[in-house]
Amino acid sequence: MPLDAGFLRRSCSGRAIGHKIYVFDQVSSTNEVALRWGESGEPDGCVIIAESQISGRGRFGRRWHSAPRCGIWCSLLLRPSFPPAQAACLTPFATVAVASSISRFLGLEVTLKLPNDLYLSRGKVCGLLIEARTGERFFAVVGIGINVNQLRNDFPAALRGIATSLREETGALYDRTQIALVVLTELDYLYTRLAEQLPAVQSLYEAWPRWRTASSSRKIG
Ligand code: BT5
Repeated sequence: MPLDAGFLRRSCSGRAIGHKIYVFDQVSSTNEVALRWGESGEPDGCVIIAESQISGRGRFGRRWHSAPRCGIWCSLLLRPSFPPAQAACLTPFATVAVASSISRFLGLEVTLKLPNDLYLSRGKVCGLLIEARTGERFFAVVGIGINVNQLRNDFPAALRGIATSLREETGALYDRTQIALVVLTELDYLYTRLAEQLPAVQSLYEAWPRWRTASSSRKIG
């Protein structure tokens, strides 16, 4: 089922994050679009989602596999009120918001691999890529990739055994629009309260259960 842009816009209207939502069929990378739009003055809180990405990217120029219509490939453009020196707080903010959404609303046990990878029992389900521009006008882009409806064979061979999806974990086929709404709602909730919630968010981030590889669990156990 394709993403329902109209439903998302109606459900998110009026919020800080999601008052403007753009859904594309295909882009190079939603982060790349958001960075370009950040330079050209798009406002705080605008959301760019794509059904597929040709060159989805991870940190340090790594590739992010974005199977068409299988996941949530999304970037938020943020113009925070705090100074650029505090941009590092966007990592705990976004990581905790997405991890809480998946664990609370889907009832799945999420673990973290720092700084911003989310794991379920079979592997990595989500990665975040946060990029900031500190020139004349400070803004940041929070890129979120969540594997939702992929089956094992939808991942390239090199990622099987590394990546998982919500569907691989539970067997259920998900409505990606509903998941996007849950995640954007949680991001909006925390973003609009970041000043007062930051210590709590930071503590949650530091205390969140960590992903253990098979070899490290063997060592511990
Ligand atoms: C990340 O980087 O995990 C950040 C990924 C962010 C992707 C989103 S999608 C929307 C937005 N637009 C973008 O262009 N990017 C963001 P990193 O920690 O560097 O992990 C990259 C590594 O994860 C790769 O080298 C692979 O090993 C693995 N990987 C690639 N695609 C994956 C996938 N779909 N699921 C799980 N692991 C994957």
